[in-house]
Amino acid sequence: MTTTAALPNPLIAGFHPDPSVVRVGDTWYLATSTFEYLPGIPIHRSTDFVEWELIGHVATRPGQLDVENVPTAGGAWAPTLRHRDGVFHVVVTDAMGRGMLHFTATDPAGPWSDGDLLTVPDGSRSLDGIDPDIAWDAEGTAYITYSGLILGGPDAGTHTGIQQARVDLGTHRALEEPRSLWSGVGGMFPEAPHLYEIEGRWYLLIAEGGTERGHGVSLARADSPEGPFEAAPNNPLVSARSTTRPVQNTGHGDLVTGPDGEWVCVLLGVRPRGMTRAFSALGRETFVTRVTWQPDGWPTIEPVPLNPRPGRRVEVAFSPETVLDGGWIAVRSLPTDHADLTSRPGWMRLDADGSTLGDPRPVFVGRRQVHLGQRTSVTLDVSAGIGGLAVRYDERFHVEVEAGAGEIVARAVVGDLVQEWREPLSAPVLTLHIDCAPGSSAVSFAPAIHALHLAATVEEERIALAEVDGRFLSSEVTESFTGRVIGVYAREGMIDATAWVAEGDDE
Ligand code: 6LW
Repeated sequence: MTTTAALPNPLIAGFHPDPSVVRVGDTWYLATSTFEYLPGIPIHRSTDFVEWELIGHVATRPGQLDVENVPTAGGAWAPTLRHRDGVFHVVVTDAMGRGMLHFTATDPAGPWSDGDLLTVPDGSRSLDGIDPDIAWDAEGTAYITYSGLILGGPDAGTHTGIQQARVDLGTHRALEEPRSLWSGVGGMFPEAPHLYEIEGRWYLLIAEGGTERGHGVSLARADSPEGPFEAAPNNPLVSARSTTRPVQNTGHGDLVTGPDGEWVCVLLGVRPRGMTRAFSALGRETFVTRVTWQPDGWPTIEPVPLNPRPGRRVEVAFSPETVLDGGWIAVRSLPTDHADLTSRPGWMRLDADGSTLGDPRPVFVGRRQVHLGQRTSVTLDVSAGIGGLAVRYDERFHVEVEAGAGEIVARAVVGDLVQEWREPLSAPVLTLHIDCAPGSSAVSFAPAIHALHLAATVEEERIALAEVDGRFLSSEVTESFTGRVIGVYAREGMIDATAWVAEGDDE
């Protein structure tokens, strides 16, 4: 494999946090978190660790996750993807939803199972924790290792460190009360445990320091999967804390051997921009870095290099043949719950249901923003309704260009603050534009590098509507686990959409 310095980084751009990777022969599969969006838990595949193809999702059917009713940032947190005896396994927490779940599939592209709850020994309730990992010892005993976190009830938010229990994967019940394992070297929020048997030793990799600027990856080892674990002498093995590195928040790692047999670590990171590199527009993305095993039996992990892929352009002419590819996502619902691709050939019809972008389940179908500098446009026919093009972080943070009922409205919603710019609309078919200014690798004092330019083209005339400070739509301001999603929505009546174009780069 080319060195990680030559690997593209981010490996998978746009909000794809909490990556977990598994190697099967000479093919790699990678799963990431999706929170309140569906379809849930995308599976990417690669045969060279450079190009990654989205091949499917774990959660594609109602009931697999209970995200329909989760609060913002609830839902699918931190899957672990593993493979054993021809079966793919995903363990994940449906936070504030179903609880800790175990999914299986023989084809990682799907279909996946309905998901079984991993419970305490008497089967009465889910194991209390997030970031579950699954590993087997030589006898086939299954170990679930997780970050103890109480998500509901009067003790919600209580962290209990890294926990582990042997589990019967037939009954999905723990076989014992959980035991506490090594929980790091003092960073807050020990989480994201992964257990590996490497050359006869058991290694426990965890994240600690929290998923913001203090994030890091630490390691310990033992002779047994149950410990006792001895900490590496050089923890955290990788962290961007207290550095000016362009990739920050690096943590939540998973180890695997690459095509050349060398070890690598996939992990999450952000690409903040601004005067103090404080605002990460895209949220937490998947990165990779190299691991080198040292003579003392401990590895070192390189700081995460930034090596953005070249810019790309995505064009979508909606038709039944382009049944919304897995890149399209919706909020607490599936894109196909909203998108009608047959009533008007070449157009995607959205029928409003009275919800708006401020509601938990808007009629909204979108794609992750994947470039710091991204220009997105869509052509709408609003002769029978009101709808638009939006950049969404969540119900309280979104910016949109909306058209219908004789006017065009640019709108910025930042918490309880709403600002609107209005123009008369002279024709029912128009193109809406949201251009996210290119991030600047240079430290810039101007918010311009975060500006969102809102515009509309009506009867071939482009009308500049507003420029909004994009720092408000960043993971730091919104305190979000997800990232920017740019999509089409309907607010009243019905709207038709076509000619979706998203292009950009990371210069
Ligand atoms: C994930 C945990 C975390 O379960 O955030 O901050 C949660 N770290 O590892 C969601 O990404």
